Parts: sequence; structure tokens; C-alpha cells
Amino acid sequence: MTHQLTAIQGDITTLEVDVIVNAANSSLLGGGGVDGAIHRAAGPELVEECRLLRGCKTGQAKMTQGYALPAKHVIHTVGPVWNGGKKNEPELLASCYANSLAIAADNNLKSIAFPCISTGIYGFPKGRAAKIAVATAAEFLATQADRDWRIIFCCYGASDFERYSRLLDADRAAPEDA
Ligand code: AR6
Repeated sequence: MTHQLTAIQGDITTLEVDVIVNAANSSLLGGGGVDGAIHRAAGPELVEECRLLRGCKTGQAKMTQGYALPAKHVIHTVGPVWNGGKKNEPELLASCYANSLAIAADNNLKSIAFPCISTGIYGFPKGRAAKIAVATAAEFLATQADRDWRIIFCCYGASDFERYSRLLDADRAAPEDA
């Protein structure tokens, strides 16, 4: 049994994994940022399947096929819009990661790549978002003793990649330091 929790820098639409996660909006009908990139790379069949899903609430997630993407599936999750931090934004962001991982587990998927949900157009502070992402993924892996997992944080920019690399190094060092 192996668990990999890693950060890479690159374009999530190029990854050959079981599933990539989309930072969507509640319509699930496409938009800008990583959502636009995923829809462009997947082709028009993606929005056709998304139409059948009838939207998605903030913090929840729904899965489709990957169509022309190298990834087999897409999990669409709707991150919170940052509104100062007192509107449950941290809990809702954690739910995006936890619910996406739960859907992947239910479908026997083993490799999953996340973008930095909510930290672009939705304005969630990047440092806080990264801590929530890493902590939620680590909590999930702690429940998966009998299964292999590869969880990738796919960072578009160099500063995001450095932030995640630091956090993951600290996460790995923690048990020895304790
Ligand atoms: N691969 C990986 N990450 C990417 C890519 C890519 N190809 N393109 C952008 N990013 P955002 P949000 C990063 O704004 O804040 C859409 O219109 C980007 O650098 O895409 O959750 C939706 O329809 C940033 O780190 O998502 C919603 O309306 C991260 O992806 C709204 O934006 C997320 O930025 C969602 O806003």
C-alpha cells in the first residue's frame, strides 16, 4: 500500500490520471480560469453531460467522464467565494476536497489531481487555502490504510508550487519531529 501526496507545477488538463478536479461554479456549465481550460480541452461533450447534472452546491462535487482529456474523469466541485472568512469559507473549501476524494474512493479511482480551488477568481487567500487542502487530503489518507493513492496538487504558478512544496515537506517531517 502506497500513499503519494505531491505537488507539481503545470497545466491540469495535460495530466494522465484517473480523475482531475475542476474548480467550477454552481451552474457546472463552464467559465474562466481552470474551468474554461478543462472544458476547452475536454471538448463539447463535457458541457453536455454537465447539463444533465443540474448544477452543484458550494462545497459539493459531481463526477463526469473526461472525454478528450487524458484524465478518465472530471470531478466538478464548487469552491466558496471568499467573503472575508466569516461565511464558512474554510469549512466549505475543506468540503470540496473531502467530497471530491470521497467520490474518487466510491468509484475505485486511485490517482487524482486538484487545482488550487477558490484561489483565483473566487479570491480565497492562497496560504490558508493550501493549508486546508493539504490537511484535508492528509486526513483522508489516514482513513485509507488498505488502498493505494496518488493525490497531486497541480499548481499553475511557481509561487503556488513553492507554497505546496513547503507545506508537504513540513507535513512529512512532522511525525519524526514529534
Ligand atoms: N491548470 C491548473 N491550474 C490552473 C489552470 C490550469 N490549466 N488554469 C488556472 N489554474 P480559478 P476559482 C489555477 O479562477 O478561484 C471560473 O470562472 C489558477 O491559477 O480557475 O475556484 C469558474 O467557472 C488558480 O490557482 O478558480 C468559477 O466561476 C486556480 O486554478 C470561478 O472561476 C483556481 O483559479 C471559480 O474560481
